[in-house]
Amino acid sequence: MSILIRGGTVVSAEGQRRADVLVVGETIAAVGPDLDAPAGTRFVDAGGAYVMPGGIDPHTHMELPVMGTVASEDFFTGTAAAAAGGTTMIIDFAIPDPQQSLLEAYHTWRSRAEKAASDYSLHVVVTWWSDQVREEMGVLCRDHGVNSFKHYMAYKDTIMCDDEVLIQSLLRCRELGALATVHAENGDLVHVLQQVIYDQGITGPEGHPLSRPPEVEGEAANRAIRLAEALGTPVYIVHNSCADSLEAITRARLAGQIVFGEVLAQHLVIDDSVYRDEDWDRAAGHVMSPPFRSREHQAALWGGLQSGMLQVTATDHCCFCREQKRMGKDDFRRIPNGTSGVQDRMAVLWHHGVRTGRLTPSQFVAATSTNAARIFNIAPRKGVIQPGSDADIVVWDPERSRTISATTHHQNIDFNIYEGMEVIGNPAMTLSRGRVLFEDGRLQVERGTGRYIDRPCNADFWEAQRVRNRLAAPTPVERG
Ligand code: URQ
Ligand code: ZN
Repeated sequence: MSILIRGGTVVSAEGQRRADVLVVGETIAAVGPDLDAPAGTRFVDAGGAYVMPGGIDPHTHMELPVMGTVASEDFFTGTAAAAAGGTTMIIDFAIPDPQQSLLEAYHTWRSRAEKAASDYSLHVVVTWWSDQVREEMGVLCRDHGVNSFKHYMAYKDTIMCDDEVLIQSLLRCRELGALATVHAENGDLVHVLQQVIYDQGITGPEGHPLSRPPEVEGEAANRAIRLAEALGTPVYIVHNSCADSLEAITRARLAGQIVFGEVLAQHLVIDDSVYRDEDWDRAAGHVMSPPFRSREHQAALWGGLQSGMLQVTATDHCCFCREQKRMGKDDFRRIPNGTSGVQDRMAVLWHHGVRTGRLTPSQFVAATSTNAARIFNIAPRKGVIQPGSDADIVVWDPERSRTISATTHHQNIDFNIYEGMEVIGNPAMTLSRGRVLFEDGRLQVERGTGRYIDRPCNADFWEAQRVRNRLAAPTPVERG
């Protein structure tokens, strides 16, 4: 099966040009003007649209077990919803319980993910330390295409790792050429603040952000970055929500350290007023960590994305329905943490980023796809439109409008944090390895057509980034 996408504007992280894109089978066969196509080719008219690499969301939690419940989105519904929003690959997390084998957890998540409709990969979380963990990290890198290990500095008494575990794991990541990723919140501080706030009689969702002020995040981000610096390990800070953690990243990057930063689309556009909503379900529906912040922090995050100090946008897609959130009706500490967004990320970023002039289309492509592909070492197979790459493509109609709502979205959750938001700029068509998964508002997905994507260690991109930072050469801002 071949498809010729004609007359569109092909956007890369570096620029854009008018070109046709020929897809043969699962890969891109040619990119250029006025391409010929083999007999039987399907023609797609992309006149007026952008043709971009399919989005990569490197931070999702499909069917995650938490506090005795399980996130409502599974790998099939989640990757289908992602495709409806232009995202063609997710990287999820295998999370072992403390004392559990990392390999066992990895295999559990691999079997859960088999139902995915588009491609996926897995980070593995280090929740404890032993010789076995050390050994299994090596096996995961060598035999299972894992090149990133995550560390939760929060969630005390469950999956949090203390500094000693973090240090051991950072050292091991360095040996293996793996990337250490970090959920940066000071878990001890959160634990104490939660108790203080609860004891003051604040039991509702408004207690959640009070127990996780920006200092909680800034301190942990800075600590993780300094530990990584001391040990020479490349580090990636997930879901930066505030100026405090951005400041730590910026300082380190300007000093030439290999540090990457991710921001969630929702932290860019939703502020902390949501926790003051009188409707308990709506306020609880926004309980996630780190929490939503004030507008000053949002402005700082946009600046981080524009300047390249934050390179990646993600969602931390982790869905709990209203009934699940009600587990914490009398105690905000019992509300399962997480919000949705895998379908909405690209449109939200286009509408609030590109349409407002904050980002160029190329910066959009970099932040939604290419940078994640480079950092997690799957480029040029993913994240670019060039001959030989997987045909993961989104034909993006910059004028197509959608009003986001839980009643119409494809995500398996009865709530949407963007409810009622109109976003202009949406996918007209999404292709995953040459298969059309979404077209003109209709999903055409099948269970199990996604594949696991290996990610080798020692990405060249990490070192290249470091050199560029040292030279402090600003990336020319491309307009148009
Ligand atoms: O923190 C995480 O990674 C999980 C539990 C998702 N929830 C969240 O609030 N970020
Ligand atoms: Zn997460």
